[in-house]
Amino acid sequence: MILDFTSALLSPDDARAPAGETHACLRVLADHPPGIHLEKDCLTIAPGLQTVAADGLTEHWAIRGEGKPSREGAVHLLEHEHLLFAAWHRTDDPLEANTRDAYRDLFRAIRSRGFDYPIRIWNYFSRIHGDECGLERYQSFCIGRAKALDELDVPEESMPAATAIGTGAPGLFVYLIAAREPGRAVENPRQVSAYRYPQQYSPESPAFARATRIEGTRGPLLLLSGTASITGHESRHAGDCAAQAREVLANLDALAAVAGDDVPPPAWLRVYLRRPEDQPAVAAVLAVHYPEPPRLQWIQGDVCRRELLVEIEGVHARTS
Ligand code: 3EB
Repeated sequence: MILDFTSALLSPDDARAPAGETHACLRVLADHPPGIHLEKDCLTIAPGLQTVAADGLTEHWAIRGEGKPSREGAVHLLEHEHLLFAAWHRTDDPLEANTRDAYRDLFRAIRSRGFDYPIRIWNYFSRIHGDECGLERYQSFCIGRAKALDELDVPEESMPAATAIGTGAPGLFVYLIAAREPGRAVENPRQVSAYRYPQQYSPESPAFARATRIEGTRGPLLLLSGTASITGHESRHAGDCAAQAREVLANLDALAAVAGDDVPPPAWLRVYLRRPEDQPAVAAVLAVHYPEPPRLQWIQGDVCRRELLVEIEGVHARTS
């Protein structure tokens, strides 16, 4: 299935869609009070993200055609003939139980509509390094997700690209894009697959692919998971944000290389920084790496391991 699908970081000046054309869209706002807003043809999520310097950018995923909004408990849905946007939001305390509910509710909702395959998932919650029953909350999150996937008979290796980031705002947000056919999971030759991480990071390994490739009418899109300074399964360059950023870029390049030589350059990237003051040093690394820089958004967020200072996600796609 080739999808007439676009992904962009839009500035307030960008035209959203050519006049007279209907699109179903998923929008993600930063610097907005946390919440989900569902209207005809658009599902808007504000998952508690804060920019490093207010940029007014909106993440925007759109597919040509009509969208049908609906609600099922904590799940908000926008259904298009070929794609389904779904978002879950409730308290993030207790985190394990709520994560389990989120994945169970979301998978039931997408499956009952014939969209069995998530192609991209995002997870945001607060106090990622806080304690829950003697475990770090990121571990509780991984356990809740693993339990739900087990109950749902979803193999870990079938999961798509994902992001999991700690925010400063309370509330668990899990949202996804689902399709009727799976995307292609892409693993990174420089990294152990997350679902094969040894137990030292979490009693239940994280379940996500390093990237998902999907075919669009304007060529392939490569949806990049949140990518950190990890090679093998180990964190690299503790304390050095510039060296971590270079490692992240090497990981992103390796992913693009195995995804196919027809994959275009990144259209946009979102950089999560644990410490906003690292922005100039990380920006300098990106400027050297990309002669034609993709559009960038800088978000203050906590990466799942304390020593990791930077994580980058984004999308490779043709921009014109
Ligand atoms: C890593 O590579 C960094 O648990 O869904 C990145 C993207 C990370 C997604 C997840 C975790 C997740 O392990 C952390």
